[in-house]
Order: sequence, then structure tokens, then C-alpha cells
Amino acid sequence: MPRTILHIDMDCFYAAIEERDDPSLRGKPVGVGGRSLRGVLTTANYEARKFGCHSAMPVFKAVEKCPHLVLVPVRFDVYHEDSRRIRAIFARFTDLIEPLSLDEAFLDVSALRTDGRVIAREIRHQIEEETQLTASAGIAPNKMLAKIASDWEKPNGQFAIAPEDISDFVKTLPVKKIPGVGRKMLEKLSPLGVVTCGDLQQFERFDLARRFGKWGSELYDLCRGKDERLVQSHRERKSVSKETTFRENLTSLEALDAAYRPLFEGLRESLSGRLGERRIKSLVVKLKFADFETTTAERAGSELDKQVFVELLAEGWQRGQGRGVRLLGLGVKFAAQEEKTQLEFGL
Ligand code: TTP
Ligand code: MG
Repeated sequence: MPRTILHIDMDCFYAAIEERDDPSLRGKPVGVGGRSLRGVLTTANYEARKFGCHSAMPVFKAVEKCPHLVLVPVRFDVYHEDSRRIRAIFARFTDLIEPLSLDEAFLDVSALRTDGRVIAREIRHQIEEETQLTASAGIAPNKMLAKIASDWEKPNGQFAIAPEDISDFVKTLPVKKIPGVGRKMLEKLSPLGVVTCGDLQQFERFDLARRFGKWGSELYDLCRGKDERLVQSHRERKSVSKETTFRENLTSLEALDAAYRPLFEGLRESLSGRLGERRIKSLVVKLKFADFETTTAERAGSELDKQVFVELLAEGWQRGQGRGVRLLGLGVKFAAQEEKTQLEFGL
């Protein structure tokens, strides 16, 4: 059974929000992000894009291109709130939602067994009703094609690629439309005479792998419109912890002190991988007493600190007033993750 994947992308997201909230901006070229000429635009509305203004363009350059450009400061809290409302609308249709940024997401709606075009239209309708913002949608059997399709009828439109149309669609599709094929890749492909996915299809898989490594092998599939990647809905992890239940209750602070060390090492190991990139907000010690009552001692902190855990341990132990301890846990809580674009632009 082919899957039904939607890619939903808001139109001129930040700029559209600013226009909605300040109708006097409508019809004028608007750039969001310039507090000074040294800044960069986070986005430009369509009037400003006609002049060649675009995201990530330095403000001074944008003003050169479009002297009448109206610059408005960013209001991330508002964009976050609209993003939250949009995601809540997605959640009415499926749990399989993979947000890519504040304003775009993949949805796997295969389980609804309904024409993806109908679902996309309904989602876009609800978004417009509830936020007064427009979205565009791509509907396809996989992520790559859905993402490409959402751009096809932008703004405020949608485009579907049916399984039987894929091979014709990709034949003439410029390779630069494949997400991940950027300027550097194009510089390597154009000397080989590759402009379209059809051109790229002339190469054997081993040849592409030899030239471009693993990415080359992936391209072999992508240029045929093949993409098996799943829509990954990952709930953001809020914390990580290690705990252990003792065979016999521990009855002294010294015993606890010895017991926490392997947990500390375990925690350190958990944080040595990808989770280690997350910002730590606080450190937590959890104790379960002989009578099953649980207590947690927590302190703000940004890194694993043995001394802090030792102190939290003592604090928790004291609350037990001599009760034996059957379970000990050590953990950290993470700060909520920032959106990527926000970090990239340091605004
Ligand atoms: P995009 O979806 O790339 O752009 P857009 O929604 O403004 O316009 P389009 O109609 O073409 O989809 O990005 C979404 C928002 O993310 C955008 O409004 C502002 C922010 N952003 C940045 O801050 N920096 C960037 O470089 C880009 C591309 C986007
Ligand atoms: Mg967008």
C-alpha cells in the first residue's frame, strides 16, 4: 500500500503574522528581522520578494534592493504561539507529525484511508479559520516528493503527486529541487551534464556511491522519486535519569553515597551521545523510602556536578528521617529546545 504523506508549509510565515496583526502593512513590501542595518531578514513578504529580498539577506542589502521596504522587528513569542496552534490542528488528523521548523511539518495520514488532497484541504482550511494565515501543502507517497510538491502551488495552494505519476514527474525535475542538493552538490553535478533527475538516473548506483559516498547512493533512489524515510514523530525528551532498586534497603547516608556513583557514571554515559547536546536545566535526586513514599530534591544547574548530587542526596535523606531507602535515582532535566532558525540567526 502506498503511503500518504503531507508536507504543510506556511506562506511567508513571520511576515504573514506581522501583516495579520498590523493591517496597515498589507500591500507593502515587508521584511521581518531588521532592527538595524547590520541585521539580516528572517523573511520577506511577496511584495518584498518581487524586489529580490529574501530570508537571510543582510538588511542593508534588502534596503538597497527595495528602498520602501518596511522593516518590522521579530516577535518570536507570537510565532511560537501560532506554531503551537497549527501543530494542534495537525494533531486532530494524526499522531505521526514531524515538525521541521516552526512553520512546516510532515504528516503521515496513511491510516485515515482518505484522499490526501481532501485532508490537506481540510487542514489548510482549519489553519486559515483559526489563525488567519495561509498554508501550502504537498501530497505524495513519500517525504521527498511531498516536500517538493508543497512548493509547487505556493502560496495558498496544494499539489499532489500520485504513485503512478512519479516517474514522469521526476524525469524533468531539476536535481536542485531534491532536498539536500545544494550549491556544492550542483557544482559537482553540472560538469557531469546533470541538470534534471532524469539525467542523474543515467548513472549506476555504484558510480554515484563511488563519487559521492553514502549520499550518492541515496541520490540514486531520490532521483527516481524513491524515499522510504519514515515520518518521525519524536516527543521531545524532557529529562534523562538512572535509577536502581536495592535488594536490601539502605540505612545510612554513607551507603547511599557509595550507591550513587554507578548511577552517576550511567547518567554521564547517557549524556555522552546526542542527548549531550541538550541544555541541562536542573539536577534531580529521587529517593523512595521503605514505606514507598517518594521524594525528589532538585537544583538548577547546567552541567553534571557530583558535588550537587551529593548535596541533593543528603537533602533527600534528611527528609526520610531515618527511614530506609529502597530506590535511588539520579537525573537531569533539559531546557525546552530552541527552534533551529532562531539559533541560526541569533536574534
Ligand atoms: P520558510 O518556510 O522557508 O519561509 P516562509 O514561510 O517565510 O516563506 P514561504 O512562503 O516561501 O514558505 O521559513 C519559515 C519561517 O522561518 C520564515 O517566515 C522565517 C524563518 N526563517 C528564518 O528565520 N531564516 C531563514 O533563513 C529562513 C529560510 C526562514
Ligand atoms: Mg514557509
